[in-house]
Amino acid sequence: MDSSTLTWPHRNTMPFLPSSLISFPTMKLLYQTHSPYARKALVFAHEAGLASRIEVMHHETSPTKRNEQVFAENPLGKVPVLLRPGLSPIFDSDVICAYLDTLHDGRKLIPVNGEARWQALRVQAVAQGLADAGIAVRWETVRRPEALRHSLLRDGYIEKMTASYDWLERELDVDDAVHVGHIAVATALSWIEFRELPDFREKRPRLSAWLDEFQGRPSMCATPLSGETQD
Ligand SMILES: N[C@@H](CCC(=O)N[C@@H](CS)C(=O)NCC(=O)O)C(=O)O
Repeated sequence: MDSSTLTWPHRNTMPFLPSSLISFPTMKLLYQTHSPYARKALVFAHEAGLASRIEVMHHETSPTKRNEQVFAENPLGKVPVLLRPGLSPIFDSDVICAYLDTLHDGRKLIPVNGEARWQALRVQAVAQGLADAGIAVRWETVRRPEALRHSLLRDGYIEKMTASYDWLERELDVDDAVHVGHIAVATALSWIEFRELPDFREKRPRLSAWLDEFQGRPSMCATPLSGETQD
């Protein structure tokens, strides 16, 4: 049999073939170069050794500017979305990461068992909330028309960000092997700096030093943030 014609849905039925001999069809990632969530999914793909199987396709999205191609795949009209040949689209970034973790034979980036799993997932949850709060702050500072901005709401979201920075300073497992929570925190914090949102470095030396080191990883260097939000 010509192994070059094998596709990944068949891989479990061909355990005798080394994975290097099996060709995988390319997946597509609906992406945005200034989205912390899309970058999280792509950094995860790099860390899992899957980036070469993913074609990245940039899409601008905003709740005020409908992107038909994204809505066709995700009813929320948001990126990232992972398109798999012959299978249904996968979203959001949490689910894409969980799916990608099933496609490789290396160490799982979402620990499978025990407290390590819950630590990785709760760190991911805080990182997701941080990015969500950061986006909300941007709506109340630069995105919404000035007359419609709500300063009390802005301050409430800033409080959530500050409390999350403090939590990460205390709770982030900086010495553990890289997991999905680390990837989510690094991509959220680096986006927060990129958008000049409230500072997290002052009085948080442990978190800052960890981020500086993490940002040197090839997965982060391969996925720089760029571009402006288009509402
Ligand atoms: N929970 C989602 C959030 C995705 C998200 O909010 N993506 C933004 C880009 S940063 C988006 O596409 N926003 C468009 C919209 O809100 O309509 C995830 O983790 O993937």
